[in-house]
Amino acid sequence: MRIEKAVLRHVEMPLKFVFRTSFAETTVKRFLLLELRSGGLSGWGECVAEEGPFYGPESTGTAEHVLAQFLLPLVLRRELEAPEEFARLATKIRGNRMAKATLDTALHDLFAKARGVSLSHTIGGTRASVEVGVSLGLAPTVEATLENVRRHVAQGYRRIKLKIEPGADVDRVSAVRAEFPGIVLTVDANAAYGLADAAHLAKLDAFGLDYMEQPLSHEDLVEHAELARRIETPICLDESIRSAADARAAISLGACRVINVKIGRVGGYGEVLAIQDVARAAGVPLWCGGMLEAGVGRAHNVAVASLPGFTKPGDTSSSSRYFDDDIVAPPLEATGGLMPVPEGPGIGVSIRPDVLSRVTTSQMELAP
Ligand code: OSB
Ligand code: MG
Repeated sequence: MRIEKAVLRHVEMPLKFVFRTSFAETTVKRFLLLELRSGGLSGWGECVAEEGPFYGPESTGTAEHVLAQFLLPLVLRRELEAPEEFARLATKIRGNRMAKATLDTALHDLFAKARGVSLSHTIGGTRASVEVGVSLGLAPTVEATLENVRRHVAQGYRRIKLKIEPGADVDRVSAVRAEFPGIVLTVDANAAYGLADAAHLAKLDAFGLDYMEQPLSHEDLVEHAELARRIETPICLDESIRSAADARAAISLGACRVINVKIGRVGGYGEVLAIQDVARAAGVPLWCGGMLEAGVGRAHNVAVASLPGFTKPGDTSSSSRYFDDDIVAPPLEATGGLMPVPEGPGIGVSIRPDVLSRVTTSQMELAP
């Protein structure tokens, strides 16, 4: 296959809520959307890099630069036999995984469409629907947290994840657990604590959390392994796992018992599958994380969550929770905490041209 044209758009979509974590506050989702055209088909990839390098080292600006200058040129001037070829060509470019995943996911969508099969099917997905949970941002008070949890439990989500930070942790978790003794509950600190907080974090052991996500620095597996010895709650890593090699290191050190996989953070489908292999061999459950994606990124996440190793509910909640008008149709919606895996070719959802043109703030075209 030859890519005839690549269109890289800057997109801006207001979020229906303010999403606050220990590291940032998001009210408008601004991201890059990549379209690859070939033979009358379009493959789509959504870049999960945020405006600033706070979750990971990339930003929208670095991803645009790396895509336009280094990654897209690798695929624009050659005949590609399979989408996996890109990951091999891109090994000479270090890091920049979110930029790589943008192109990798668009290529996988394009090839799956050309073959007339769903993306879930091409990567080895085995589920017709995936279990989803919800990630709730930091709320100003315990009561506001409870209110938010009530609304989402009522919608049937299969797991509630609370963002925490020092000063907003045990109070929130204990109040939620007291009102909802039976729900699957987790917390995500986005690296807001240090090993000196181990005794404090151990207080969360009393609430039967399914896991505690990324309590410590994204750089430090050894400290996570030490924390794991001091608390009972299983540790799930997010930011720390950028590759299958990271997953292997984290598991063998005892730094985590669960892994949150995000296609963008690990650089594409090949690495997702490699992490699945590592995790299956070690008996470590996976789940698919989220980055407040719009429809394209959400559809790719649903394909990932349909893989056999993804046995815990992910963060891929209903599109309508985030946006009034998503860029894809039909919208990706969960009922009773289950989201159907699209069966159509590729990502299985169509781009809505009217919405896309409304949310696009600028675009760049690259041709061979
Ligand atoms: O840590 O999982 C995270 C969003 C942006 C950056 C990091 C994270 C998140 C979420 C939201 O938790 C998940 C979602 O609803 O898409
Ligand atoms: Mg996280």
